[in-house]
Amino acid sequence: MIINTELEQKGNQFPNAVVNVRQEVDTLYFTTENNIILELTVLRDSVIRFRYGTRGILEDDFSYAIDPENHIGYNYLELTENKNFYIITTAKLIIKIEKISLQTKILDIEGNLINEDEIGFHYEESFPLGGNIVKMSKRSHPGEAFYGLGDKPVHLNLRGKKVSNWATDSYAFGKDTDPIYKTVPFYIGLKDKRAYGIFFDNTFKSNFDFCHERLDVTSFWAPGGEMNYYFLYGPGMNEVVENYTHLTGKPELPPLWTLGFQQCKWSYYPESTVKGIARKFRDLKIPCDGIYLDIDYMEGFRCFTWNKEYFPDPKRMVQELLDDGFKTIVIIDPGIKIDPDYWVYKEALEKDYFCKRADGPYMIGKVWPGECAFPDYTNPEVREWWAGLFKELVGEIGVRGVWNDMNEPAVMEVPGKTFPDDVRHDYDGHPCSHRKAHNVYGTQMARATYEGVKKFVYPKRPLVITRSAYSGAQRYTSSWTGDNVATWEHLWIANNQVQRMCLSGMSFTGTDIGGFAEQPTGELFVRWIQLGVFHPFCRVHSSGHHGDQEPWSFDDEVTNITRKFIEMRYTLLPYLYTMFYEYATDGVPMLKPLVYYDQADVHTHYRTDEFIFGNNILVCPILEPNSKGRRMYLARGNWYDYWTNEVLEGGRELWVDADFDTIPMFVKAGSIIPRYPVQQFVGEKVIEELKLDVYFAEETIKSQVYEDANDGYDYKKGRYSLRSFKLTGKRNDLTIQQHKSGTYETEYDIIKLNLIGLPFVITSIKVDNVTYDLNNLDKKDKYLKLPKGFSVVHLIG
Ligand code: MIG
Repeated sequence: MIINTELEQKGNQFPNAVVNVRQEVDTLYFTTENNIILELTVLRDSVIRFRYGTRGILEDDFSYAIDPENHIGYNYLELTENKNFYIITTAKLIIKIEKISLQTKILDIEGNLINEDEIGFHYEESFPLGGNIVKMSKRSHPGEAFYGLGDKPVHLNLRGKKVSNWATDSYAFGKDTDPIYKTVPFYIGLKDKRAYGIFFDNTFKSNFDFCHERLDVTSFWAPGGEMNYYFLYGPGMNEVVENYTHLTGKPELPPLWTLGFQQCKWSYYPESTVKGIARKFRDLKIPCDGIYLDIDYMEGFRCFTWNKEYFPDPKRMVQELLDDGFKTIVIIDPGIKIDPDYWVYKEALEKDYFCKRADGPYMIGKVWPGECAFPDYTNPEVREWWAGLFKELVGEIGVRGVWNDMNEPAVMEVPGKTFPDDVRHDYDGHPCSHRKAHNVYGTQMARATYEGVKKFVYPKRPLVITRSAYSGAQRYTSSWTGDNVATWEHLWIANNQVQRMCLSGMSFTGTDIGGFAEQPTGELFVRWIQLGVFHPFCRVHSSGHHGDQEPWSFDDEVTNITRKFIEMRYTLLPYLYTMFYEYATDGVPMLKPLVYYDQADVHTHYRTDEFIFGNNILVCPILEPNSKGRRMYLARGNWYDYWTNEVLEGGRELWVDADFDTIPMFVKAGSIIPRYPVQQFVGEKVIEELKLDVYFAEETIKSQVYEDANDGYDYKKGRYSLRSFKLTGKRNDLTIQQHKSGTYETEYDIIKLNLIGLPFVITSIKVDNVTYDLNNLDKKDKYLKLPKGFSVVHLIG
């Protein structure tokens, strides 16, 4: 036997003593005797990048995840050393690098240990594939909790779990199925009530172990690429998530109609069926803004074509639907049918835009159209070409949104259900194999789609929905959680997935309400609608083979309750839009798991059902059949029962009644919740007044309401309206101050205050220091009508 001693399997290799330290502005390089480099960059006082190279080499530095517009800058950076450590100090963190091992400890500025390496960085050389298997292990502490990681269908707290990230088409996945469609290698750790985050920006099939193999160790590793991670400090979980979202990017505001209700099915066709569905929504007065066409609208599943038998005149149909308030959204898959007479195929072939195998042949796989080739969306030129393909669909026919499916990428009838590892990708000029490009393929497709839809829908705003995504996809697209199932367990999964996505920078997410596979009972459908109206993206979708799933497909009671909840969502549109504004501006997740809301309360650490919708509404879905209510945890503070206005003190578990037509819902005392009237679609009515539900509290609480033209880009030029309210309640009086910014003039002139829970009888009211005639007060409902521009209203008991 011949043994190549040079290439002997060495097992795990570790850094040894640091022999050289060098600083270049915000970046420090530590080189060890065995030629391992740690490149440490201070992006912000609380955001540090750690990157490790072996054999003295750092790879080309390129990332799809990091937002190029992410602003960096720190206040303080100092490098010192003592006998055993190099010490880097920023305004928020102290990082200690051990001289003999390169192991790190990260402390907050007060010296509390936040995170420390166990073995730290180590690696194995990967002889069969080349490169390294890069590994990191961190010490974990009793009670430390872990959250994040995208769409994992598991309990919010990941402690004890081992998961991996490889985008996978997962029809009818289940609780704990792993991996599924999305890959977000970012987690939040919560240790001694202090939160930090780790984003392992490595697109290979990454793995995370949260105290699963060893009770006191958390580790992550990948079979290629670099050990390249960002440490993001809090101590608030909000700061960690905001830091992560700034780093990987925020979306632009979507058109308001995309926050309305959406109806989808595989598939509505022909035209008469689509129209019939739309008609029925209007006849039954169930609000709806979006209607979706699945693969059957195409000619033989060829993207960018129409089946003219089913849809003889798509432009007319789309316009007629729009006249009735329905925006049309169509599906587009990555597989391009191999057909020498099909223009898209021909163009891509001529321009050499399809993915190829390592040895040169095209990557051919079977999907809906039969044998297909697949554009390499990791090539910027291909993305530009793809964007141009939307000219007719969006620019001429008038489609308002595009839904990208199968972009894991999914391939039928092959092991692994995706491309083989050897497929080549451009990776924006850093050529690589599918092992590295797989997890970003879907995001780059959605990005190209976004560029196209945005260009041709202009001056309106685009909508893109994707099934697969990598960190950063939120800059381009919303998403749904894929092919779930009409079971009660899946309702639990749906609740966890959307909360988890919100913590992972991708708030604009929803589930197939009612379940994609199989058929829900009317009861399950209602319970799912009751949860789904609180999800940022709210769409019913199902596989047609399993029966109908429209709000009227069950019985009248189901229809009526469905209507009631969709109407509630429409009345809350200004609240939802404000949530989106906070997400788009500051990276604030639209739904907040209880642990995010109050991490100092240890009772929240293992809670997974309850969440906060926006900032002020606590919701807990009913997840079991035949329920009359449930036990749940009410976060600390005072809360109004949404249905009865009874005030309850939180910080405890309690039983809450919730008959078939309600869901446990609580409004935080002191909040101001904006509401519009019910509309059948966004823009159906001129909004004549903004109603504010004011929930009294003996405290000072701030709320805000964001509005603009609901579409278009004028808001970027300052044409928005942001009302900031400050409520101050005392035993005998209540003051509400308003400050408005932005130059947008809302259509309404009146703000109507609905005063809830006032503990005193009003004896006088002053609006901007002028006495208000109490006869104008609607005594029964306690409505107070004010000119929208008021600065301060003072109610005295
Ligand atoms: O192989 O387009 O997840 O939403 O309806 C199934 C048909 C392909 C999977 C998507 C689903 C969609 C379906 N698609």
